[in-house]
Amino acid sequence: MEILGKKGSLTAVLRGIGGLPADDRPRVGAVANQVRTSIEAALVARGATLRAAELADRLATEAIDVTTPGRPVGRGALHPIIETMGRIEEIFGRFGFIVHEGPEVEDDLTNFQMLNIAPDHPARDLWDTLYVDVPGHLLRTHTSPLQIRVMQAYRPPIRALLPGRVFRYEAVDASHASEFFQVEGLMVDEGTTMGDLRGLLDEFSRAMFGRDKRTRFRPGYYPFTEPSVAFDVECLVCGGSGCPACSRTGWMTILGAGMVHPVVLQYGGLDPERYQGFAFGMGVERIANLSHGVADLRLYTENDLRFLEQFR
Ligand code: 2NL
Repeated sequence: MEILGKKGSLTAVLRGIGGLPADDRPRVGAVANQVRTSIEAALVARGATLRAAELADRLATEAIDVTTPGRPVGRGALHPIIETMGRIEEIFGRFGFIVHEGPEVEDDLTNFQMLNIAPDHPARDLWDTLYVDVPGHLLRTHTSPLQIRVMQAYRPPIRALLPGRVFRYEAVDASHASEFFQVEGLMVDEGTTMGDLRGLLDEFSRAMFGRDKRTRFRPGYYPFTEPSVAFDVECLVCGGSGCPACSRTGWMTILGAGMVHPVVLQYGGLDPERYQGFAFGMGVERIANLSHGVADLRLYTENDLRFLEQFR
């Protein structure tokens, strides 16, 4: 620097003091030091002014208005099928049914043969099956193979709920999909009866569709239950008087059920002389359609937010 630096003019004056006559040294020294002190003080003051100005500038340009309302954060919601499946699990959970899950790729033995559906059984036509390229394996056509696995793994009393994705070789339309969700239930104990099944399903219907709805059993057929039934609830649209939604019968079928076939109990490692059981199965999309008044299955997989946002 021009004045205070190594080669500055004031530095030169201070260095030169030694060469001055002894009488002049105190006076010149005092003046030179005074000058240096006042220049340094001025520099410090100027620096402070500049920093204050910069701070004021930054405060003006970088200020944040903490009273500005925040941007809304988008909130997610469960898919209506998952939400419906959760409700079904919660209702049967009240009765002690425990959720079990299992593989989507199954073997023919567990998916069909142990369910009393032999390779040449005509009922195989009820399940249009998708096969995988491992011999003897397929995409499960129902969650029933899980019930076989549960029976093999646990001793009665058994109360199991089996939710999951299942697969069928289908021509897709408003009421058919190649992938959908199913919930099956299984209860096995000594002295389990069709009356227990009826009482449980009535409570399920009341919790799911309302306490005021009438229900009925009517004869059905499944290879893995005997006897088999269809469980109907009075039409949720017309209340039973008959309308297009219930094909003018006044009733809607919500699930299939029955007493577990003795042969199936045996495949599960249980003695049918000692144990009896019931099982039921329902399509989750069908239950969701009935409780939300949805007419087309395809809506659930198209991911149109105008549809999905109605279920938040
Ligand atoms: C339907 C009907 C049903 C079962 C599933 C089952 C499983 C075993 C033994 C006996 Cl291991 N039964 N499951 C029984 C009756 C009906 O499903 O229409 N589901 C969508």
